[in-house]
Amino acid sequence: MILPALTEATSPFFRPIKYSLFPPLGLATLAAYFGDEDDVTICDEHVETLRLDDEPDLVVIQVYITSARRSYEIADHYRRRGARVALGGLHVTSLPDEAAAHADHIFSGPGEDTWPRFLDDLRRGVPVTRYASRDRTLAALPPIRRDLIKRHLYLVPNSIVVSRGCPHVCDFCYKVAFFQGGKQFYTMEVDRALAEIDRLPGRHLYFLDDHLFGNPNFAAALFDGMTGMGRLWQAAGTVKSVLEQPRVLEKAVRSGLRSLFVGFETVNSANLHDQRKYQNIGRDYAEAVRRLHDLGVMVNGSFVFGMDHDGPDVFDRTVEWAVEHGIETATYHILTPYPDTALYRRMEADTRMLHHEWDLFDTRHVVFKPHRLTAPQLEAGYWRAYRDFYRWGSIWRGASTKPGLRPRLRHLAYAGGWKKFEPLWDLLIRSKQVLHALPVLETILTGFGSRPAIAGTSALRDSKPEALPTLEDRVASA
Ligand code: B12
Ligand code: SF4
Repeated sequence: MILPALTEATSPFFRPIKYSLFPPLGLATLAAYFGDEDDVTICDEHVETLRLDDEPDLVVIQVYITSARRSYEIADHYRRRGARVALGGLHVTSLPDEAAAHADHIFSGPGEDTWPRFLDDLRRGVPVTRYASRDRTLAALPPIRRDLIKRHLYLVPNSIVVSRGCPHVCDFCYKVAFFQGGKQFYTMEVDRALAEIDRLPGRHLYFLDDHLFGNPNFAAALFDGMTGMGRLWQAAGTVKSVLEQPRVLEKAVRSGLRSLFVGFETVNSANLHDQRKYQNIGRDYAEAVRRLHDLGVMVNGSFVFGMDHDGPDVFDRTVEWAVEHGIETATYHILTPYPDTALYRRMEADTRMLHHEWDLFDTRHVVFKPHRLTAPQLEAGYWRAYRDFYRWGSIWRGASTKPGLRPRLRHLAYAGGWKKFEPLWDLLIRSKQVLHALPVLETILTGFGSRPAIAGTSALRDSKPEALPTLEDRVASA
């Protein structure tokens, strides 16, 4: 089972930390459907070298848009060697005909129903070429094969997903295309999710769910169940959920939430209408940030550049807004129309797509004609935004919006840690020691031993705040 990497991640010169963050959870999920008699390995090309001289019976490849070219190369290679090749994942779902030219079997949508069906067909000698997911449920999900994951190669080996999809329908998102033909958003049962969490060693968790707060009842029950487990966790949520579900958010914090990835997407509200990002329209972004910060939750703000109302001033305005509001980390993207999304169809209809070189659909290159910017302006502005946001001056300014020494220190350490120490990350990755940095991340997330500011809030007045280790504890254990 292979997760191919886009070229940059395998460069001998530079290995950004972002490629050593998370293990291939999708493949480990599918691996759980093999039998005891099957000999299975997972290779993640982001963190290890792929051997191409073996002779497997079956090769399973997960294809993202940016790794499509590499995936097809690997698929063709193994087919020439006589192996049976199965391709699935987001890009295969968007462009099944393109993928079919390189595979014996292709799969669209999530694999929990199609994959066991295929394995069964294969054993009976009657596999077909195309499988499309219809039955969307996580009810009978077998335990993920985490034993196949080489934990030491990742900073965050404890990534987990307890839902699939998202209840919203933003035009630029992969989600509608990937989940078409069935449910667009569904969760595990709470008990099963808690059992999966329980299986994870250590303290730190990263929920990779698109929107962990998408079903408030599920989220509240999950966080209640996690309270007292002593976990420390990060996740993604929407502005809407932060503003409209204060109690769920407080429960999240009490159970260990310390940083949230929030899709602000744009500071130009007219863009939100165009992209059907209705859940963000008219929301007070500043209030959402304030709420999270008041609860001791750091914010990773996600912003997209190049929407039709963005002019040359958008980069400075976006960076300034994030710095001014003390956002700890920012992720910038260039708007990228993924095939089979509403945005892509609109761009194609208006003949605005510049090319279809999937390698460059990595949200760092301009692949369409922007409206109020030129393509070079958009690319340069994107890189400038990263530089400006992660200048020490901006980091200091962001940190100084925090009350007190510990939150300021936490801001400095977290923001500085990602972007200012890339050579150190590179060294850790090359020496296969990256997991050793996890205690440092945990220390920073705890705010150097500070407690979340929720003890006094009405919803939680009677509850005991979770005991967090002090800085000394963390340093000792590191
Ligand atoms: C974690 C993550 C990463 C991690 C690591 C990826 C990994 N280890 O899997 C890192 C940080 C490296 C990363 C990087 C990037 N990512 Co990313 N990432 C994700 C994220 C948040 C979660 C992936 C995950 O674990 N999902 C949970 C598991 C259970 O689901 P799954 O992987 O999809 O697997 C299921 C199905 O896809 C299917 N399946 C998959 N393969 C196969 C194969 C077969 C045979 C079958 C039957 C089924 C099947 O079955 C699985 C079980 O249901 C997704 C968003 C998302 N919700 O998926 C974005 C996402 C996949 N990333 C995306 C992008 C754009 C990128 C980057 C280009 C971003 C950038 N600007 O740098 C890079 C480049 C990645 C590359 N190598 O090419 C896009 C992909 C768009 C697309 N159409 O391909 C997504 C969807 C984000 C988004 N909303 O746009 N990413
Ligand atoms: S809220 Fe996020 S995950 Fe959900 S559809 Fe919009 S962009 Fe996609």
